[in-house]
Amino acid sequence: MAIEFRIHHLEDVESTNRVARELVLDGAGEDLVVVAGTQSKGRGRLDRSWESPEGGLWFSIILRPDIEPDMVPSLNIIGALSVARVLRNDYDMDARVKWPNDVRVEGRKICGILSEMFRGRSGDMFLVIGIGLNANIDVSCFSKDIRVRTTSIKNERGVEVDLDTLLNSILTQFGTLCSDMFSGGFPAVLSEHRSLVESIGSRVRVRPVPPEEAFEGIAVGMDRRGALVVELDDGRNRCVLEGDVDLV
Ligand code: BT5
Repeated sequence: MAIEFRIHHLEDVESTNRVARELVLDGAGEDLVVVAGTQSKGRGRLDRSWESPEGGLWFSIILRPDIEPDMVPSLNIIGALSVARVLRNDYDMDARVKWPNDVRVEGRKICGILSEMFRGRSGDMFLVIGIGLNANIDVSCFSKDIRVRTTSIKNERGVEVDLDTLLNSILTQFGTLCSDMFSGGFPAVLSEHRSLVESIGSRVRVRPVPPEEAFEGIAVGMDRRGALVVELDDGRNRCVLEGDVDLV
């Protein structure tokens, strides 16, 4: 059963995740999507900033999922997979996932995801999944330090795309993958995600979030929640639910 999303368009906001949170606190309810033309204080994880000029697709999906907190990363996985599917199927791009939820093309980041969980006024848990996708942006407008690690649909394909069509396609994939997950199909979702994850089989350095000491090992797979399983040098496996991963 697909999710019927309501879409709330705004021009310029500080952050769509922030607007989403305010809407929930005002009683807006779930299955709402906040989209903005630009963000003046777009946020990444750990309070990093997210550059959000005009031409990008900046949006936040509000959900009220009936899941255990340790399954929240699975919804990030669904977000990343939805974007990757659309870029691959509709725009013929070789989109891959950098665990946990960056989408990259030829090693350059095109999309990032920030999920946040909080209580609404009724005490129910809400989840806001913020997705930033560099669509009709020329990456030369980004600051110097991220320009070289970044790409966009415009840079890859040489054309501009219709942002509403792009959003609807991603939301359709997102709704389908959510219903697959809730009807017991998460193993298949995970296996598709795994086939797109760049670092499986490689030696990685992991910086866990919340911050703990970094460690290295071979990324061998993902568990049922979508946590990365890393084989340490002493042969033990360690699972990481959230963190930053670099190839070494
Ligand atoms: C992320 O964080 O990748 C999550 C980004 C989520 C953005 C969306 S937009 C809609 C919603 N509203 C928000 O306020 N946020 C969400 P992280 O993995 O921490 O990566 C952040 C890093 O990516 C920054 O420190 C930069 O190095 C880089 N970066 C910043 N802007 C970028 C962009 N537009 N494209 C690619 N990389 C970028």
